[in-house]
Amino acid sequence: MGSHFSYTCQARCCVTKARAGVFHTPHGVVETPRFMPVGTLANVKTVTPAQLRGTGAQMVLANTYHLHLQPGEDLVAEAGGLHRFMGWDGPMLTDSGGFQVFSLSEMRQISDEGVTFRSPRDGKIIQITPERSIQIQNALGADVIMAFDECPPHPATWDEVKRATDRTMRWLERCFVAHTRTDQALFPIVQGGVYPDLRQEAAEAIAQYEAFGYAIGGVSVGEPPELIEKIVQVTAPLLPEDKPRYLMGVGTHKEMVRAIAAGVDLFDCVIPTRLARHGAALVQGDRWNLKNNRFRRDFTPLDDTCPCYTCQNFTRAYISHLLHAREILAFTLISIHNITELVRFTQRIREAILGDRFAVEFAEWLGHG
Ligand code: PRF
Ligand code: ZN
Repeated sequence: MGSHFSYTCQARCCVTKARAGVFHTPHGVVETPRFMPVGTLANVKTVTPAQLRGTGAQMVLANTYHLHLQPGEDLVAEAGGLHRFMGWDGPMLTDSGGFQVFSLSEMRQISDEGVTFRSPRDGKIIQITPERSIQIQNALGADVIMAFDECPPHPATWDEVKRATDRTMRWLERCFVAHTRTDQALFPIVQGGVYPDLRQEAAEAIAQYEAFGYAIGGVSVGEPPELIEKIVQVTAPLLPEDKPRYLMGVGTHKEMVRAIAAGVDLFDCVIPTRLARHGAALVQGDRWNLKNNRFRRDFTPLDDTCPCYTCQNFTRAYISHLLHAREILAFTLISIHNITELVRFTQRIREAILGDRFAVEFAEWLGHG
């Protein structure tokens, strides 16, 4: 134990708390800071693993909640684990399920024991406890697995958040007891809502656990951007410096730059693939609706500075045509571009940190207003 995972810090920004590093996992390295695409149901929607590799993505997410419902963790284990099942041999992470139960299922109930909900597939009552979540994630076999947490909604009162944060801490202890595989790293999650005192209490409690990485949850659940930044600034520096820090569910350009400046290393978000399925591309810091008539005869690439497969081989006019004709290839091409854009953005930040140019090069992003 201990040889499967490690984090090496390669460079630190001398103005901000940003750092560049390498996170080693049993399935390869993740160069940080880095954006991670989401492959909820053991696939990044409309993108093959080979195409995903081409975007520069290094680590991919999947979800315990979804895979437990369909096809079930036993089937995935029988297939040889998530990596073999989905044909992705790079680093993988699974989220623990509680967050998805609360955002996606009906009739959910939460108690100290765990969460109970009705399966949207067959109506059966399902319970996921911290032990069960870890058991499922052990069976799925991702490199990084997440603690089972309670993410309070926003807005919530201090008392409500306090209760959820304390429960998350009790659940964390149960997660560590249940976790059996030494080739998987269990990341604890800090909750605490928008309350700095609760964030501090939770971060300090979580830092007591020896882990290979730490996550910040409960952010970007409806708070205004200034509040997101403030919470990340309060929380990130309290997490162990010699381990990667992961900000869950955050992945806009601005939020990532500012979180990186606060010391965060890893991000995930469904934005690039969800936007793609709505025909929207991330170009020049904006979201372009490619169904718009202005693209019908635009024979230039989405972004002429982008090295992705889509921008190297296709035009805006072609993608616009595919969208109007309702061809599925449109979603693949836009997803490839959007994922590349976010991965490349974090890669550019990484290179800037390595060259000690981050604070200068990204000054505009970091400035307030
Ligand atoms: N907890 C877990 N997964 C998450 C979140 C959380 O708080 C968030 C919040 N942004 C996204 N995904 N387990
Ligand atoms: Zn592109």
